[in-house]
Amino acid sequence: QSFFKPIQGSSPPPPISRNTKISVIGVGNVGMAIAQTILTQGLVDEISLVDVNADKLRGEMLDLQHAAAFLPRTKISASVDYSSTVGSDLVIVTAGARQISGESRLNLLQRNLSLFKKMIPPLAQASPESILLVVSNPVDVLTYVAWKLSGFPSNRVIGSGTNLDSSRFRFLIADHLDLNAQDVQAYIVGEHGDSSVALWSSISVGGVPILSFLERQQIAYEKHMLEKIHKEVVQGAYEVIKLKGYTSWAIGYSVASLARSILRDQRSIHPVSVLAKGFHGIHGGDAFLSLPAQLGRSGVLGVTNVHLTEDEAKQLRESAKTILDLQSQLEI
Ligand code: 6V0
Repeated sequence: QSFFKPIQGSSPPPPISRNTKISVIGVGNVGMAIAQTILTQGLVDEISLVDVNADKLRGEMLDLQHAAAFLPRTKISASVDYSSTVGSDLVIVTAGARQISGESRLNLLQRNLSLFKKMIPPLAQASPESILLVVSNPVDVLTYVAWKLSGFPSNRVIGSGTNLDSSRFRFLIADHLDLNAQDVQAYIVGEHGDSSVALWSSISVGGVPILSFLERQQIAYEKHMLEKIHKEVVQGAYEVIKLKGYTSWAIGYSVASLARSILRDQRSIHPVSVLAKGFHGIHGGDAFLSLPAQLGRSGVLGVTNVHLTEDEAKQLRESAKTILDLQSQLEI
């Protein structure tokens, strides 16, 4: 019995076109920040949460559901079973082991590799047409791992990569020049984290290229300031983790912006981790690295032909080599 009575002369409703569904795997600090940002933006009809910690999972689900009166209507479900993600349009993977004090990066990677071996095949099977968006670290190598384990075409496996680093970069430039960060076009590419590459030559504000502007004005010292800004970008995550224990809000907004571009077919450009083989002289294996990529409903639509100086391209190839070396030590 329905709560409402149909008005006289009305016809039965047409079949509803399929709901948009996102699954978030791992409901830690990062997964929950992503879920709640997506929720407040009314991006999807259904959010499915998955974690191995059943109590935390149910607690998080209930806590979000209790906000229903203040949010766009969204079905929120939670399960420890990957089959609950069936029919997802986008699967966001944030589950990951945390680095133990003194543990090497390779060791952490090995632990996350075994976790991905358990997770990715059933997720891919439950949503064979979905787009996989990897956030867990080390994000570039794990995006490669997810691509291998899923068997998906490369355009449907994306790592959140340097989308967040680039946002930090734009914020710091905007803060320094007293501007709106949304007016600052600036990209950090390459490996997420320590060896990321700042693309100085392409920074512009409102269509004005910054470096040539500064050169014309002969404001040489500003270049040092920009270098300092890149260092701050790299240190940014460490500083936040040192101060509050983890990062969450910025990665939440960063990943929600990717989800919007993908699900709403925005065709906007984001620096994200994609199969970078063949770009800027990267050869010798299947390395995933961040490059400015156009995102839409079918995932990665293409990579922009951004100009890199020889030095920038060299740094990018070095990052690719580090990643390929790591990958060669993995048994997938
Ligand atoms: P967290 O708070 O420890 O959460 C991880 C969650 O994963 C926990 O709730 C676990 O129970 C869960 N989990 C573990 N194993 C499984 C499994 N097999 N299936 C489902 N869930 C599982 O970590 P936090 O949320 O802070 O970080 C998550 C990951 O995101 C880490 O790898 C971070 O390094 C990474 N980040 C990546 C960023 C990026 O820019 N790419 C930015 C921030 C963090």
